[in-house]
Amino acid sequence: MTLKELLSESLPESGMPLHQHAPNLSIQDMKNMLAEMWIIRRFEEKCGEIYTAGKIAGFCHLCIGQEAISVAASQAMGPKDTMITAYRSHGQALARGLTPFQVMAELMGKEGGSSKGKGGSMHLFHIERLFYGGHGIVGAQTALGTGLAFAHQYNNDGGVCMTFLGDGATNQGQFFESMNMASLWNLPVLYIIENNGYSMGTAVSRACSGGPLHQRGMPFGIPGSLVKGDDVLQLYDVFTTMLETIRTTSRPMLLEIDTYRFKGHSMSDPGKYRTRKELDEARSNRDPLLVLSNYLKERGESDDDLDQFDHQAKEKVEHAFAMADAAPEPSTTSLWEDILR
Ligand SMILES: Cc1ncc(C[n+]2csc(CCOP(=O)(O)OP(=O)(O)O)c2C)c(N)n1
Ligand SMILES: [Mg+2]
Repeated sequence: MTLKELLSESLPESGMPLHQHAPNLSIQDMKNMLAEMWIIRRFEEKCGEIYTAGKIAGFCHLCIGQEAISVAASQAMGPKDTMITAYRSHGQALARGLTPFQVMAELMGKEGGSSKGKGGSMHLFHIERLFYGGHGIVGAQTALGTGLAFAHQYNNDGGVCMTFLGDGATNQGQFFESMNMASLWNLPVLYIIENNGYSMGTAVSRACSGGPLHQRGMPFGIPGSLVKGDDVLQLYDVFTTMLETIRTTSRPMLLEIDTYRFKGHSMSDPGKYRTRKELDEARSNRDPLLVLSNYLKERGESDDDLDQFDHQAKEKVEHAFAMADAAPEPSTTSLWEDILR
């Protein structure tokens, strides 16, 4: 396949009607995706609530508005593929199958958390679930993801590393170094830019020079594509196509996802850099849960049927919180376990 064929033209353009995509997904698969997105949404809302109540310490970055990305990516992953991301990672962790309790306990610094209550919000991790974190240094995960891709190649296991980064992280030097090496060594990596419009309070237009972010791999011969972030079915389709292409070509690729976060950068964000109108418009028009619910309604699913997923999600999250709240803190001796000395 030539480079030109691999470029965006060969992939679905954003904005296509949902029904043209994801032909291999059944209605039940789609409902499962809706259920997962509801869990992430209600989980994140609960985090916001209990953070304010002082039950979570440290940094906490919510992914409300971006739920479709982690759900579609996880669904598209093959059995050997790996995933790595930055600190806005609750969605990816839940989509990879970590239980709401494992994630909630981690956030609350409790035993039973996915990192034994010693990592917190930015350091969720679960190797068995092929989820390699959870990283607090902007852009650091791009180098680590490239390393995971090298391991896939070295072990010849057919896996691809899905490496997530934010729009702000695309300005990091190690992202460019990573792309250079990935291209030079033909590494099976998919760089996924979750472009939510802002790096903390700085708009993309004020931080990133040059052309669109999905073209940032071009100097290295890495083709890129752009897709909307509110349509989980289209995202699933694009992820599946790109993973398959990387598997057959053994070449890295780049995907930019046009998304929006409905909450602040972290829990301590006064949000003065955007208008109420911009936020309201995004909430009304770019909510991935609404987009999929509307599609399923068009296909004959009833409101009551779909509302169930929300109710079940609320119950699961409340249960996870109650368990995590009651769980003990890690013992002081465990502080010396699982560290490199
Ligand atoms: C190397 C480094 N520089 C700065 C920071 C502080 N910081 C934390 S998040 C962030 C913004 C990153 O924005 P983006 O990559 O767009 O991701 P988003 O938060 O939008 O998901 C910054 C500058 C950091 N954690 N690491
Ligand atoms: Mg951003």
